[in-house]
Amino acid sequence: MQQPNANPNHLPDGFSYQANALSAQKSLELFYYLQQYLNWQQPSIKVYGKSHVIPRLQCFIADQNVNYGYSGSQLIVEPWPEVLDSMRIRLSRALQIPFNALLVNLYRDGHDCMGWHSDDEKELGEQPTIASVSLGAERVFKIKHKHDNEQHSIVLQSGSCLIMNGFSQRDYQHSLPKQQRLKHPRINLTFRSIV
Ligand SMILES: O=C(O)CCC(=O)C(=O)O
Repeated sequence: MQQPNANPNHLPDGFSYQANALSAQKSLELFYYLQQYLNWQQPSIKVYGKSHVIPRLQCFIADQNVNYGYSGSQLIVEPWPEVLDSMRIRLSRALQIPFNALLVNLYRDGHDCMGWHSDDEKELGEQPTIASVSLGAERVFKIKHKHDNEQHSIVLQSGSCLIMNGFSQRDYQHSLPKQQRLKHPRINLTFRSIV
């Protein structure tokens, strides 16, 4: 894996994108391995007091003793598979961040999605660094400022790495909208450091 770095994309402060962090071959192999072997769950979250299953599958991997409540859902914590542990070690070295948790999302097709949110849970600290690796189908990722009309869209390619750091979570929300006609699945790995 190459080191993720800043790039000249028109993204706001706190977001940087590297298209080819993993080769096409490695991304595909990893996609099929994770799709088959991770212990996928479909937790429920409470929105305005009502319980809904989330529109995607998830797996939460973390060091022992890490506990992360995500919008009210307490995910089962899985141990690190070797292939993701070695990716975590490389990313931690490259970015100088002690990643200790990984939220993996499987979007089965374009009907699966993630709504507008910020990763601003207090367990992530004031200026969290999140490394987000994409595998499989390309999906549009949207970013909007919390207090004005600034909006950005970027297509996240298979093998890419999007880094969110600085005040990206304080100042912006992001989402992965539905793409109704998309038939192909995508896996997203978000490496996090929980304090
Ligand atoms: O799938 C993606 O690229 C977005 C994931 C995301 O927003 C998150 O895990 O907080």
